[in-house]
Amino acid sequence: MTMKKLCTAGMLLIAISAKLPAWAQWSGPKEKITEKKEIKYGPITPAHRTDEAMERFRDYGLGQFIHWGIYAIPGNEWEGVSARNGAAASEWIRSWRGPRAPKDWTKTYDNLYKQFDPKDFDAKRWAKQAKDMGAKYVIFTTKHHDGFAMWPTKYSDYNIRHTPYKKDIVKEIVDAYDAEGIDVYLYFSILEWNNPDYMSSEPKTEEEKRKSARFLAYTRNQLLELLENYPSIKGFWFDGTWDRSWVQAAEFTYNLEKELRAQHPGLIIGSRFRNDEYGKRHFDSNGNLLGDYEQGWERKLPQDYSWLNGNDWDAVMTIPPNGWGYMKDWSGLYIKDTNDLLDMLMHCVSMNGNFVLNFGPDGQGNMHPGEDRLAKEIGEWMTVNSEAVYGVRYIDLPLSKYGYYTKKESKLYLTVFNRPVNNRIRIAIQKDAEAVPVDAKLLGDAAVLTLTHADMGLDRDKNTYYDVQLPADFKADKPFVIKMTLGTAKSRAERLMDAKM
Ligand code: H79
Repeated sequence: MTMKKLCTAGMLLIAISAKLPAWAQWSGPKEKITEKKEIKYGPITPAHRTDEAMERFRDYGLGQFIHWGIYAIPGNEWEGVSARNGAAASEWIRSWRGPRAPKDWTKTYDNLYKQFDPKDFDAKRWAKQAKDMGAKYVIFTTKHHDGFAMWPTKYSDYNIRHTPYKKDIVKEIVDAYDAEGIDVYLYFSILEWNNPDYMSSEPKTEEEKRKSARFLAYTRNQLLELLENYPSIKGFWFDGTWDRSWVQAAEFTYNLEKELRAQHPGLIIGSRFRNDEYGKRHFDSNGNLLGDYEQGWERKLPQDYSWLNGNDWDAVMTIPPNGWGYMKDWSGLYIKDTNDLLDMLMHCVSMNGNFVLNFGPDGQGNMHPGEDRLAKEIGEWMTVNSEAVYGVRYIDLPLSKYGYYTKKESKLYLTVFNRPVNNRIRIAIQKDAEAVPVDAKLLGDAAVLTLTHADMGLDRDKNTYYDVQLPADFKADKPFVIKMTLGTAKSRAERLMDAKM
């Protein structure tokens, strides 16, 4: 492209984006479906499963993601040279290209497994840390895009059995997390960079079709093998399903989903696994969710509850801006702090989603020291405040300027991130609401807080207000939770005459 054309394209982009609301540039409400289609390979499970496994998923609140594989050895650098700007992310380091990439890098990478021997790895230590942080489920990478299997799969030699470590890491993880009562989900990327049978495009020639059929059979074998080896797992978290080779196999993936579910009743699968026969991913051509929960919230959060259409969902989040596998060097990057992460956690649970925080352990089996610190701080906060996180649901209240609401039965929680200068937290509630706050306290403190009805009498206002007064000497350097009971109003909003204009 010439310089002139590039500039024109750039200006066009700016012109288009200037017309859109800020949020629409990265995500937004689902597109409205105007025309219904006949669909053969639509959803298999009901839109809102109510079985025990799904109710458990709904109650998790906080999860842990672990990205661990061969990419942990380089940790986003090689022989002192950083892969930043050369590879898309630390777990993508195999695809490092450009002037700073080491010579014969792909070959070096594909032989790194011969060094994988994490001497410090102790699955029990990780599981204990996750438990102390307050995670209710873990998603563990069994195989990322590089194709390396962290379990001794029968279907490929590129697996943990052929490393100096030898032992089945997936089993160690499953056993340790099971023992802590943390539900295990297995991350599985379909695409494989190093598999000659894998292609990203649609198979066209006879030879390509044979390869593709072999690859699909291989994927099916591995998934059935995982279910057979680790029967206590609760679900899969799929990735790498966007290539045409997978998208065009809608009949195969539909049947495979049925088979996995038959093999493992209660299995939970997100919307990233497959698409319908028209190639629509996550949601079919009629807008119905494919799978049990929406799996599109990767490093982003929905701004508005309405965007979710009432579906279950999770959001997966990195601690650095991007990079899921071990990144030795965090310098010069914005590293999310505990308050950032708690803000995202409460954002998610206030909209019925789970927040899944990613950890990328190093090649020896140690978490990054920064991850250790954050896990500890989140855990300390959860010890006091987890009541506002677990098993809570969205509540239809006007948004609060101070933080996020969550609700559990007759309890209303407001997690305060923005404390007002007058220490008065004003709760707006619809005038016709059946239940209103009738008492208030802080989580972690027995003292009763003063709660008064502030009927402001604003003209045409559909809301009335309840004021919670914080003691002036109450100190907080972290967000805090006001817990309220919802009950019958003692006083009603007065009916005032309308103002004349
Ligand atoms: O496992 C983590 C990521 O490695 C994985 N999903 C999370 C959970 C992931 N794989 N791909 N992506 C995320 C999106 C990648 C997009 C890009 Fe590219 C990589 C943009 C530029 C490089 C692929 C290659 C798409 C365009 C070129």
